[in-house]
Amino acid sequence: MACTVMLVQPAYQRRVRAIAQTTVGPPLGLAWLAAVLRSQGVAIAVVDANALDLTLDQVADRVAAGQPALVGLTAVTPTIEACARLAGLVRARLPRVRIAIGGVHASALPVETLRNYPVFDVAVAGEGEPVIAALAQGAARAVAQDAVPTWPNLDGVYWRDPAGQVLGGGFSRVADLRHQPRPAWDLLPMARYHTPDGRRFAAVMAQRGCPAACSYCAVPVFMGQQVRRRDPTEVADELADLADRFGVRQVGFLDDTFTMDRGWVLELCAALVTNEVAVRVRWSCLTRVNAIDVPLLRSLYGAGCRRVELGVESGSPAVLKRLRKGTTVDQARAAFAAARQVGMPTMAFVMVNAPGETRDDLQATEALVRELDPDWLQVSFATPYPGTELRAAWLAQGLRLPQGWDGYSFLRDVAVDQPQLPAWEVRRAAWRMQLRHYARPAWLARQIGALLRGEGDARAFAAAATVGVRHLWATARALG
Ligand code: B12
Ligand code: SF4
Repeated sequence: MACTVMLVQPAYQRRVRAIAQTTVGPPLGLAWLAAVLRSQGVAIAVVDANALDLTLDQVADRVAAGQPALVGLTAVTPTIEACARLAGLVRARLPRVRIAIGGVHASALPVETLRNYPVFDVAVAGEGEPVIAALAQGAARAVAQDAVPTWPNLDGVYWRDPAGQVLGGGFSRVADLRHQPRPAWDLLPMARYHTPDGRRFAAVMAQRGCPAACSYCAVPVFMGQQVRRRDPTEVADELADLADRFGVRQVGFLDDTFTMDRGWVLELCAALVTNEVAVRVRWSCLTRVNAIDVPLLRSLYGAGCRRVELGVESGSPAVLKRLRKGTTVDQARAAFAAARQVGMPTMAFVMVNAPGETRDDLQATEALVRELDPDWLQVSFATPYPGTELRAAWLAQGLRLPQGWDGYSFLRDVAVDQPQLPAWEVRRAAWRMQLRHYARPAWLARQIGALLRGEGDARAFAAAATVGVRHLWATARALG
């Protein structure tokens, strides 16, 4: 099928998939861009090579068959190299096509990305919705007339002039999410998105941006600190639509701090109860330990939430301070106690190898994890993503950062070897935490208990055990 624009999500890094892909989710950003293009009459296709398990060559063949004027690729830092390789394969098949790169990495380093990867014609910093249609027009004109494209002079668009100098600047931001069309779900292979126990899955974002400024986090860098929210009723309707049209039974809210605005969350919960999504769709959300309490958890539970994922990060007050987390160990204790009281399943995010972290700090984190006793645990390694304060601090200290961007996976790579705590000790601590968590008789007993109480079925139990084993397996592989 010929189309003007093709948006592509390349497959995730193989070793990342082992752990991150227990649930296979859709490329939400591309689905949103596709919706905006379609609303403006642009012929559009989306290739989710991750869900379809396509190699770079297979993706390039698909793109060539579509004959687009513009290919839009999305990348996080550890996938930028793969995106550049894919762009090269596409270019070899379609010499006149224009290739745009967007996503978190290009947002943090738009100029450097264009300088280092000449295969990209244009880079977008920030949210793509305000600029994507203008990019499509520029590319279509250039391809039709075999001319140099004129890229729009819009905030967030960067390109090279014929002399190779990078032009453009600023950041692209959606001012008001309430005027956006819903993601173009029908352009994605919806049957491919599923939870570990095989239920149809979709990702939904109801808010963008995060007011916090944790030193290691890329979110404020590319989505900004000003939070924009969608209309709660519209969000509840989107969930109903996902359930009705695509049989979705599990939704992951990707908002970085779901419960920061209490009034808005309560409105959303009420809307989910009113349109009866609460009984049809189970969902999870992410938030901060200082933004959750018993009454709020009860409302979430009543509206269908069955997992709250909380950023604990460390059991050491000194490390929390250095990470500029803005939360305390006691707040973590209170959040998990509240969840236990309500019977809300939890996931704890923990980070090791923070700047200046010592053995005592690691032990404090291990002890805290045991005390909090979450249902699920994810241990990540502090990673100096572009644009973050952590990166600037480690560079200022003269520490050696990974050579290529491939080594920037926070679940797999100990990116920096710090003098006070060698990388092998950090890896061993991460492994110990996962092992002690998932290989615990109490953890298995809890899963069996849920099974016996009728809160899950044998498939869900098998899936839970598989997720546990995969967490262990992935950490073991990170150990080398
Ligand atoms: C959900 C999620 C996942 C899911 C993805 C599943 C799925 N498909 O839904 C899973 C768990 C698998 C995952 C894995 C990983 N993730 Co993740 N993830 C997220 C999260 C929470 C939401 C992503 C999202 O959908 N955002 C919403 C959409 C609207 O944003 P978007 O995709 O960026 O798209 C917008 C713009 O970037 C731009 N844009 C994007 N692409 C393009 C392309 C073009 C052409 C244009 C013009 C514009 C454009 O326009 C879009 C619309 O506004 C983000 C945090 C966040 N707030 O975004 C972290 C985040 C993206 N993840 C991150 C990381 C590090 C990873 C992993 C590397 C972790 C690991 N395993 O070590 C892996 C990498 C996976 C891979 N791609 O290979 C980091 C990235 C940092 C960085 N600089 O790279 C983030 C920012 C988290 C953080 N706090 O730092 N992740
Ligand atoms: S880690 Fe979470 S709370 Fe901190 S800045 Fe990132 S998204 Fe916000």
